[in-house]
Amino acid sequence: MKTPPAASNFTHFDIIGDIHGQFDMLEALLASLGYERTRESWRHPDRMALFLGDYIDRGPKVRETLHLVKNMVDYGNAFALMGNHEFNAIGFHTKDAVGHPLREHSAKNIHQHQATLDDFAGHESELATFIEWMKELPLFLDFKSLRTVHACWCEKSIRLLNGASLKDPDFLLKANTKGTPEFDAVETILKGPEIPVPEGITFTDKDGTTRDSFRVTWWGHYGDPQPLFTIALPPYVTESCELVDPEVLKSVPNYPMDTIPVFFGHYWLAPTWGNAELGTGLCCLDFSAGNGGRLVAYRWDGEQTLDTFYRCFSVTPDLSINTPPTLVNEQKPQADPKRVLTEREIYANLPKAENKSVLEPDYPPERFPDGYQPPAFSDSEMNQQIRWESDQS
Ligand SMILES: [Mn+2]
Repeated sequence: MKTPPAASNFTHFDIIGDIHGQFDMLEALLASLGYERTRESWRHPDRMALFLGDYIDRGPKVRETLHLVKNMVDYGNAFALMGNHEFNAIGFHTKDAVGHPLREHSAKNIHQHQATLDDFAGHESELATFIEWMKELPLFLDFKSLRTVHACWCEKSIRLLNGASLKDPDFLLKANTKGTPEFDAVETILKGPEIPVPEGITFTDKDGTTRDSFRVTWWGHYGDPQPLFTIALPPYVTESCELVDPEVLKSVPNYPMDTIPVFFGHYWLAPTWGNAELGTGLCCLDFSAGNGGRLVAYRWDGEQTLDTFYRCFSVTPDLSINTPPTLVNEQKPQADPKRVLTEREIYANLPKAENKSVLEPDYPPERFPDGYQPPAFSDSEMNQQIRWESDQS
């Protein structure tokens, strides 16, 4: 078994977004990143994978995905964070003192977990073993120069959760009990903050369901009233200019940008959304692999200024590989005469992926690098973002 390198000094991570049972896409992505499948585990001679959580539910191959991720962790080839779906699964399969499941077996909760239950049908003891393993997954990972969490880096919550383990039955119970600080902290970091829909606007998804809350950014709040569209997540979910009262935002974490980069998943970005960096140093790698989107990795080598243009790899559902530049930054890349580093040039000269995906956000073309034409992005897809979120909480 390979010993994991001292994590605090290690800077060669391939950080991978929400997989949701898309095992074939995961294998294709690892292969494209230069990992090899050995008898024991997928491995890279001098890199590690870092998975951001949400391995299960929705997808067709949850079992195989879990085996792959766990094997990579066991052999020191990866770190794996806990996602809200793993947290929910633990509660679903754990009973309290009087025999009730910690997470209610409601129709909604069963539906959310159905793909996993189906894939493990006849293999229930194997699932039980994975549930025990999930309890060991870290709720966040704080390296010296890199922070990773499934949904939201909230200092207050992270301080409270530091050292906590879901292997501890007392903590597990509190984390599943509404009204406890542990519950709130876990909700915040694994599901991200939400605010009520401001008075005066109605927010209806394409199924006609009126929603009463918005997911919002947990950075960039400056104490002034802010138009809703600038803080809602995903970024294109609303065009409402309704001003949000700063008082409302006081309850929301406010990560100081330009400090340590944070990688997270969870937000179901449209597969063609052009930028993984949602704020300076804030990189979301969930591009909806669990719902027909793509699986995205960021190749991180210790840089404190992220470069999503040249460092993101992705796989589309037909298993086409997109090597950098695979996402499109909002800003034109600047040529830097002093920077004769070759990596940029190497990446820039890689063949461009033929397979520009199906949908692209509708942006003014000048926001994209030369020659790139974003395809159309339909309303129904945007609305779908909202609908997907609604069954996650
Ligand atoms: Mn999630």
